[in-house]
Amino acid sequence: MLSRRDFGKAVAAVTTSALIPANTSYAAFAQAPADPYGVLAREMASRGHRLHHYLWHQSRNNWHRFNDATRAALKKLQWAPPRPSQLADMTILTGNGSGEDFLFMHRGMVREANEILVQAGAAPNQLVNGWARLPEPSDKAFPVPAPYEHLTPAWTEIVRVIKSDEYYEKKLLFWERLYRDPDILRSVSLAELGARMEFTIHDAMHMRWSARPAMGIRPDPTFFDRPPSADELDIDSRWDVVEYNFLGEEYSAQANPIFWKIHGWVDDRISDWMIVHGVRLGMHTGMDEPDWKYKWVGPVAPSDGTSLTSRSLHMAHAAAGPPELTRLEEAVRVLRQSGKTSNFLNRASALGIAGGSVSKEDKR
Ligand SMILES: [Cu+2]
Repeated sequence: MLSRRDFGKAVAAVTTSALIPANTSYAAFAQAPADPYGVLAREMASRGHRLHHYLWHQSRNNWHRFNDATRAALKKLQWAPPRPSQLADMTILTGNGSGEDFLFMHRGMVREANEILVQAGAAPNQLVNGWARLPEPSDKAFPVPAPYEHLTPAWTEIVRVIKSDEYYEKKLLFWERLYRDPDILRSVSLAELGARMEFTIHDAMHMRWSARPAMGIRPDPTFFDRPPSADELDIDSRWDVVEYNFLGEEYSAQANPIFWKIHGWVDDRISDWMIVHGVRLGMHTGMDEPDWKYKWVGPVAPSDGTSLTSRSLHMAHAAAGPPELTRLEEAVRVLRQSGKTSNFLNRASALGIAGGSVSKEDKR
């Protein structure tokens, strides 16, 4: 039998060896520089976060392409979006409020990211801070990763175009100015601004700064109009490792540090819009939030989703225990069964690569 003292020693040995590599002194371990962005990436790479973000985008982008059975099944799992973002032909809906959902949900993610960073010991200057200007082609801090072979020759070509200097000059710079132009901002609702940005500059930024992960690209994007085989219905857990942080799809982008540069930039446009619409930030009205009308963040607990100050989204994603996780996985299975998922590149027309259509009137 172990004496009490031996037992204590044995426990100490086990816990110490589990936490600290054998060749690390305790002092060195305790003083190891904190890596708040590593903590953030690991949280965002959790399966709950991944599934939630993926479902949120896919359900609203493809709703009008699903058949009745798919819609009914998603509805039962509480994944029927109140405001789809596109029609069946991928026309962008700018008049139904879905663009506000886009801005609101991602603002929630930015807040959560900052809460995670603070808890992980981040200094104030390490918090999420979007690009003030989009990085130029020659930018050293944020170089454009090399083009890569995507799933089909056509998509490979689109990736190449988006990463070109010419695309930066002709499209990105144009949009960057457009969405900061006070006259333009004054002429649109917040919802329209969100919808237009999502499917143009936002999608383009994701693809331009995407790099092919060493482990490859998850095969899901090939499902565009192709029913998956039985073994493709679930997303394999091998795609849950933190290294899978591909910016080019919604299962992985939020694990990439550049996601926060992009969404910080998008989020800053909300302030620009508020200023030209007479809602002065902290000056006259003290308001630092627009008067949100559309706030869909997915099926989170009923009291959540109304307040951005709680970590409601984060709770819904990362604290997803077995029942919640199972429901998310079921919804993904329904979605994949439909064969109607899509990715940033399916919207190439909006990216200015092949014409494009936007519907302002359509309230569907
Ligand atoms: Cu997103």
